[in-house]
Amino acid sequence: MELKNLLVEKNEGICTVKINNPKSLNALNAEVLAELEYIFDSIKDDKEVDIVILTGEGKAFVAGADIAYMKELDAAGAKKFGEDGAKVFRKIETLNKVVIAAINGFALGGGCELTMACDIRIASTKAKFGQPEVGLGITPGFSGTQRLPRIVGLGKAKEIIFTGSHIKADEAYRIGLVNKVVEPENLMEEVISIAQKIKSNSKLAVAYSKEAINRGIETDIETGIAYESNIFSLCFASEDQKEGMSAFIEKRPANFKGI
Ligand code: CO8
Repeated sequence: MELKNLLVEKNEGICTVKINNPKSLNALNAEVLAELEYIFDSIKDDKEVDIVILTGEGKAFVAGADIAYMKELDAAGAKKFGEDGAKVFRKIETLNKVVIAAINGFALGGGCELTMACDIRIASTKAKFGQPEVGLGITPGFSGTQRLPRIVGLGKAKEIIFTGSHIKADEAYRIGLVNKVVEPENLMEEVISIAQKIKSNSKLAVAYSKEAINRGIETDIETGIAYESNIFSLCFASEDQKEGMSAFIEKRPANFKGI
């Protein structure tokens, strides 16, 4: 697929996907969603990619779904657009690799929802968050009503969605919407450093941990514990478990192969 809205770069196992349509502040329309789906589908099976960084070009991460595009939609078109977006975001959330959002600027509406589908969110001090949909006469439509309360709690999520107010990066950090806030010039360096730290571990164990966390948060604790128990025992059938433990005993760095 020809990528008109994404810049994709791979370097030593880290794949950076940059949404690159700064004229519309990287707003999401059907074409951008299709490109995101294509790239995340290909990353899933790409053995050269261990970890993904998602970011935006210019002053926005993503300023939301494309309002000019949505304005012309009827109810059936809106349903399809919402479902297509939700499907792509779920693919990102359940990817077998860690996805870190490097939030360089506005992350509003669908943009805030996109960051929430990522595993880890690092924001620049210039980032601004919010779910302004009710001011446009719509609800959040890319799963914001579902993920925001799971991340920041019910009361805060309701306040953010009902007021539609923008939230600065430091407030986003305070309420647990982002993991860390850094100066704009340090954003990519910080995100790459976290990516490298994760990459130095067993990617099999990291992927299993992601799956257990994602599944566990959606279920009762007994089912979650049983799932973790199964996945924990599966690790003992891997080379990485043998290598990781041998390396510790032999006092040397582990050389993981992800198998
Ligand atoms: N859609 C389309 N175009 C946009 C969007 C957007 N979301 N955001 C900005 N743009 C465009 C502007 O129209 C402008 O275009 P032009 O230069 O042609 O006039 C250009 O980007 C630059 O924007 P501004 O001049 O407004 O830049 P400012 O720095 O003054 O303001 C803001 C930046 C505050 C981010 C402002 O642009 C803004 O408020 N944007 C809209 C934010 C918003 O409301 N986002 C939520 C959209 S709704 C949504 O995301 C729903 C998701 C679920 C959809 C499910 C569908 C079924």
